Amino acid sequence: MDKFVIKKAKTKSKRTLVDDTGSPTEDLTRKKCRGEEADALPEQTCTWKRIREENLSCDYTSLFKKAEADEIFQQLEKDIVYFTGDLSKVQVYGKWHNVPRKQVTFGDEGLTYTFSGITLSPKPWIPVLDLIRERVQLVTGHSFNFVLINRYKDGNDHIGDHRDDEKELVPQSPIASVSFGASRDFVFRHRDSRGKNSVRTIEPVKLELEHGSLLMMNFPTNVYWYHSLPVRRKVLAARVNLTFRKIKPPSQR
Ligand SMILES: O=C(O)CCC(=O)C(=O)O
Repeated sequence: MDKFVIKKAKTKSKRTLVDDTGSPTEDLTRKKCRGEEADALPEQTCTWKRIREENLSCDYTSLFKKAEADEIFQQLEKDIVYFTGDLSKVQVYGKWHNVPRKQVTFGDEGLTYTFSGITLSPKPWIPVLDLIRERVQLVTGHSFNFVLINRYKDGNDHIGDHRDDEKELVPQSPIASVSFGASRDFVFRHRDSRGKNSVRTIEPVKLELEHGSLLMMNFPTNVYWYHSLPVRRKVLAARVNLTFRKIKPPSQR
């Protein structure tokens, strides 16, 4: 990490929050940031796209400009060592499978996160993750104590439909999803409109998550909507995604 310089924010940003039609709307994030760190807003313009459907509330923005995103992506590729062996498997309907991607967790000491039959303990924070976490906090006003990192070597690697609704998550807390590398499609499906158990027709919500972007998944999105990163065989390049979460400390479980 010797050559990796964390640029401190110098000036206040001009932020525009737009709705789905592109019209300016209320800048909620600025209010939160001002409350916490009024003089430390990032240099870049932060334009939010609001994504709203029935019980779905997400906000999407470019968090890092291309040059900075390129540098961070390289650093992640150098510094992140992914889990292997049993920690790279998941249980689906009672059967163990290798995950079709790589994964690892980092976070505050003592936290654990259990999903798909495995309990993951976090590795301690490292500088490149501190940098991303701080930037997310700066633009959203939310602090996070844990991150799950998924690496997709190309478009064959994927993640199936799931909700991030584990009991260790702080109730009603948002999840901040930051992406680097290849752009990938990301799909939300409403729980009433999936497969055999479908009781009504609700169109899926499809997004493209770009290099350097931040997607905020706000409550109650993960109660009602499943999300996935489908296979895209035409994608030849790697992608790293970091989902920052608020996990309850063991004393509060
Ligand atoms: O890679 C992504 O964008 C999705 C990751 C994800 O769904 C998760 O970490 O729960």
